Amino acid sequence: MLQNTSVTRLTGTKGALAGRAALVIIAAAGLGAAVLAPPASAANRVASSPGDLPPSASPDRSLPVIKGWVRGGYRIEIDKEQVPAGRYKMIVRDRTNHHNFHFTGPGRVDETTTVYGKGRYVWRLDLKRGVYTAVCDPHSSFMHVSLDVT
Ligand SMILES: [Cu+2]
Repeated sequence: MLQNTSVTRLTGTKGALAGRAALVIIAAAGLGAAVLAPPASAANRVASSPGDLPPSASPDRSLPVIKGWVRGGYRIEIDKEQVPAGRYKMIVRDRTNHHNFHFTGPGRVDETTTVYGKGRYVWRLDLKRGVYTAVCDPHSSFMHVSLDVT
């Protein structure tokens, strides 16, 4: 059934919120979509014109995700050891006020969180073959982790 397929796809990629939006659209369709306009946020999502985007610009939500963390106890982590080359969305959580997560590697990739601050960072990266490294700059001799891109 077409509607179920749509719900599954949105829920799988974007989480519960998108799933809820999809359900609203379907409910509206059942009541007569010609009369009931979908909520503004859903309308924006549906109405964004694909014609404006070059073919290479895939929607952000379709990018595979790599997660990284830096946290107390001098821990710096990446959720994967190896990935194929390509475009990724890297989501990094810096949970401390005295460490950072500084990610560098081929293709002049050079992204960092702040040492004296916390935060959630999202970087869209084009990873090339080679070894990428995340370090905490003040403690780089022992706070480091690598990611192999093949
Ligand atoms: Cu540190």
